[in-house]
Amino acid sequence: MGSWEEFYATHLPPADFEDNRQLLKQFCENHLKDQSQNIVLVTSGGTIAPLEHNTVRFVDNFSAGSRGSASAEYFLERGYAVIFMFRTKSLEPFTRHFSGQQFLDMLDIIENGENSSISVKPDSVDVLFPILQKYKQAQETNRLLYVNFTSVSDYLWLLRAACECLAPFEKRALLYLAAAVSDFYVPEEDMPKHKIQSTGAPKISLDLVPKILKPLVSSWVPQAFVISFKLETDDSLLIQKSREALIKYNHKLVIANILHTRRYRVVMVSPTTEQEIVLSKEQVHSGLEIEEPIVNEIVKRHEQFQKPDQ
Ligand code: 9Z3
Repeated sequence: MGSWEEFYATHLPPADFEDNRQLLKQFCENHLKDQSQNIVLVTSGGTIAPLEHNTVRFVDNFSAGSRGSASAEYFLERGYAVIFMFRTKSLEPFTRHFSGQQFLDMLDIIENGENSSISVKPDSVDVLFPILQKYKQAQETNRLLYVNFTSVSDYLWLLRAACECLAPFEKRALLYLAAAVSDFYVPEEDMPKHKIQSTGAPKISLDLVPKILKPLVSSWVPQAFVISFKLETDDSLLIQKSREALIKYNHKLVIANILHTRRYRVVMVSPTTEQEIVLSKEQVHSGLEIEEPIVNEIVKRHEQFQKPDQ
């Protein structure tokens, strides 16, 4: 594995990087002045590791973006300014409630010649109204910024740019790193320019992505409250791996989850505590999302962390 410095030195920023950096700067400057304004960076969705420069094939990391997009909504409800850094085409706050054709099914055409219009079906108003209201409120108060990535390299460039803008918030900044980030990739210099031809079985050799949490916690945002997520499929490794991450990176909290139970069970692992959040079947059926108690618990811990004697 190369160092993180080497990664940035050998991988060019994405084409839209400067535009996104300006957006991040502007958004953060707007909120920095208000001393009572907390800010959270929510990362969401999976990164890809391309196998070719002109990318036809890639290795993807699993994540629909449910965790990040739902959490972003709950952070907004709790008054945070939210930078939502997400994988292109993964779930986004608010629109996540209407997947596929569901949105179109909520609308009716009112035929009236040149004055034809569109209306929301009466029985859909109850569903759409509260979501639209919250979305509008977030827009009007300028508390939600969307920036997107596709590859792990895009993600790492954006993450560092976001950290530069978040550092001045000191303890008011929260990082909620829910994106599923590639551990392995094909380094730039080993990647073929064009589509790999199917003339023989290709030998693809993947390298380790540098562990970015290390510089992030120790020097990019040293005063922020940093939370990472740990995804495993083997329950017997989950807590041990989360503890190892806390020791290695020295951040505040790991939210541990197992792929198949992630919608109703997580464990919050801190250097000194372990707290399980579990939803019952009834709670899941009634529409409660686990991100609501997760965010409530985090907001509580972030408040505690910001108290002057902490
Ligand atoms: C997570 O563990 C997220 O909770 C999920 C959410 C990706 C499981 P969905 O978007 O899924 O709701 O479908 N994210 C972190 C995954 C990750 O790659 N973590 C790394 C690891 O486990 C460390 S940063 O090693």
